[in-house]
Amino acid sequence: MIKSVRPYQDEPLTYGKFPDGFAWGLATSSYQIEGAWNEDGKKESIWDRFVRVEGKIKGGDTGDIACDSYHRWEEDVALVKEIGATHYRFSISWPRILPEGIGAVNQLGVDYYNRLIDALLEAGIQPMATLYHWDFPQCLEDKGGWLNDDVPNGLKNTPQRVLQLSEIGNTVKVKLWITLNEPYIAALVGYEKGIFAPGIQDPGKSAYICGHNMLKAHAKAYRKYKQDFKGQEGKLGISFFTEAAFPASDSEDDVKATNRYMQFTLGWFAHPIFKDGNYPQIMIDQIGEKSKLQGFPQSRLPIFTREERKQLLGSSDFIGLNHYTSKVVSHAVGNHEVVSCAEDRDVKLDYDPTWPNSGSVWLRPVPPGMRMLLNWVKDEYGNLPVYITENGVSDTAGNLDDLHRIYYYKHFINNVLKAITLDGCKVEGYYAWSLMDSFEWTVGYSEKFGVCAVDFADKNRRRTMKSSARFLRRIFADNGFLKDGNPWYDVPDAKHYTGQR
Ligand code: GBH
Repeated sequence: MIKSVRPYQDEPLTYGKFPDGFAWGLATSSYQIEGAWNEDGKKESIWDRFVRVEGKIKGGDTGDIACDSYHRWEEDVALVKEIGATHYRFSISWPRILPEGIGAVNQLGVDYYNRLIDALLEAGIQPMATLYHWDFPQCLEDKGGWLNDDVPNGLKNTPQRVLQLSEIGNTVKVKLWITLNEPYIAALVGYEKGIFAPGIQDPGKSAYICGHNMLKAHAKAYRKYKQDFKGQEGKLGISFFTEAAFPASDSEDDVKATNRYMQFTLGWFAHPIFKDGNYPQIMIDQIGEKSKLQGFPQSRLPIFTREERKQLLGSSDFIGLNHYTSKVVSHAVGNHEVVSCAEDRDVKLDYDPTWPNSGSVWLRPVPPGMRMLLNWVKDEYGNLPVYITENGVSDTAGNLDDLHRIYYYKHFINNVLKAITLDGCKVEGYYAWSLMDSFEWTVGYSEKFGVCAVDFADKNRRRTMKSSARFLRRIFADNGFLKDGNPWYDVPDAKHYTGQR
């Protein structure tokens, strides 16, 4: 159970090394960096469509060119190498390799990923490939997308894509796979709020169906991968959106609400895979009760068959955590007259006013949240292998002397070290988000998460390392925090930022 630690004080750094073989990575995703949205046989994704809808993206920005990584991937690999990362996490654009969503492979698209993978391996960097980071094929969306649990849909496609890639040899080279990136966000922001592609606003219903089909797709992909690629020592997992939640008070109600919020966010997707093949009981109970009060003939939360539950349970070799920020939670009974996922949870969410800000309204850096989260995962699901698959912070200035980002990485990574050395958490790798500034979804290029800057006014999209990239390089090289090692450990923290909102 999470105990309150707010308002927090920065704790003294722990010095020491990460376990041997710890994975140090940098992360990106296809739509955010590649550009070349309609080149070499690639077809439209739901994001290509969505960015063209008036008013959806800040400043009318698109990912049409983005960082132009489709053409500049060699520069990306060189940067990853220069920073000394042992791993690089990228995603594969589904409509680039399977333009019709299913069926024929687009060889030119496949060649792109093969070139990238080969270059990474040559540079001594292990690839980690995400099969789905939100750029769903528009042609499948037109047939109902994730809401369609019949063929042809994502369900049958995820395993098929793994298979397609294997035919060209990639599964042998890629030892780390992630099926889905943040199904929670894809479901809730894409199908509930409609703020992300495909822009569907259907509160309290579609998100649960979308999530349900994503979970089934994940399980199918895992089973297929394990069956077809036995003996390749590859690991396949899934990455979740995570927050650390802190109770607003010590009252039993708030503490319970905090745990409930964790179950409705992380538990929604992790519980079926890592606990018992089904949704958390609290979700089943609450959504069931509210659906009844609202006059629905059955719960808005779909039900897994016994066979599906069997497929789901244990369908992951590791748990991937994308972690950025924390929330303060209090008990507040939802209004059952409003049908929505938010009302189903009976919580009120806040930030602690003492938490510093960042370039994104939703992101308050709370370093001890990282350690709390890792402990929550260990207590809830057992001590399974964990990868932090994203962690990072934004600004709006894009300054190269990004002291606030150094502050963020220093304290978040140190909390990972504490979780490992003091609490015994089994963390096997850490990926910083992101290698470079990129297309930040609805806010376009206005919020920057990169440890490298990209000049979007330059047609060559010139990349420049920021101070934080050099800071990470030192941690990666030392495989930890060495006393008297990194000069940044001794300087006062730059918690107060430059150029933020
Ligand atoms: C990650 O999601 C993504 O995986 C990554 O692609 C992205 O670049 C990174 O965050 C930084 O943003 O609050 O309803 O207006 C983190 C979770 C989900 C946080 C969407 C921002 C904005 C939608 N993000 N949310 S909303």
